[in-house]
Amino acid sequence: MTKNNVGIAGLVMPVIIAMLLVVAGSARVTASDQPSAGNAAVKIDNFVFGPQAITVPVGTTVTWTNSDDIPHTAVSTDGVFKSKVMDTDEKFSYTFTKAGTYSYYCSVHPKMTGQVVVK
Ligand SMILES: [Cu+2]
Repeated sequence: MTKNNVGIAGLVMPVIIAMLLVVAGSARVTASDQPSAGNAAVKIDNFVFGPQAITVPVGTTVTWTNSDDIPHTAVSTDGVFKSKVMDTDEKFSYTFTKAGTYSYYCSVHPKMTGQVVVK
């Protein structure tokens, strides 16, 4: 009798643990979806914004990082955002709270252009 009970518990417990892991796992996926949707990165290297165009959800914070050995800026064509001059490895972040298409350029090298599409 006692042996049988232990046997059943031995079978049931792994199932319960597995179910708990599935529940915990799905909760973690839901939680981590939001931060990943909330941040995006643009790398500046060799006089290019990369990616040149990105599409992000409303509320996303985009961070530009200057990986070039030359100073650059990220300045919105419509005056929505304007970074200071970023030296090597310096960053600039802006949070996009409204949907729209945001074109920007580097004020030091106006031929450098990029676009953030917020949906
Ligand atoms: Cu530049």
